[in-house]
Amino acid sequence: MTNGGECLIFEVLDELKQALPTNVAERILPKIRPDFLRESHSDEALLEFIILKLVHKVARKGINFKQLFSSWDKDGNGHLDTNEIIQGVRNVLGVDFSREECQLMLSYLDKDCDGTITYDEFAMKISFFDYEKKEEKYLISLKTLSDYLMNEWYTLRG
Ligand SMILES: [Ca+2]
Ligand SMILES: [Ca+2]
Repeated sequence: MTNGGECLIFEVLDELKQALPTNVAERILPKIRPDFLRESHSDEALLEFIILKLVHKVARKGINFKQLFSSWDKDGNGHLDTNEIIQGVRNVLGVDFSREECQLMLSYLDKDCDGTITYDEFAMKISFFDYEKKEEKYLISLKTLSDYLMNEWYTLRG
């Protein structure tokens, strides 16, 4: 934690993921964004955050992207379709993305727009390059985090 009570959001998400029941994590975690993205409606900014969430998990797991791709490609045909990506994000990496985020990532990766992702397309956009430098600016303050959690609490209570 830094002096201003801010934490790296990727670490906060990891902690919450461990602490919360699966169904609660799936609902809450995709909503939590770093302070500087809270009010942003830019797809481009959101996309970098999504990709970094993914890269963070891959780094944590100590696997490479080729291994990740293979484990997502359930039918082994060398292409990832929408379902393989949605399942892979959740089941292999344990990252909670909203449907909107999955769609956004898909269309970003699918360079030739054929609806599936090859390893070349995947590797072109997702890498560890500059990851640590980029990661540093993704901070969430305790205030923002408690706002999200309180909000969810009130929603649950109706
Ligand atoms: Ca496949
Ligand atoms: Ca494609």
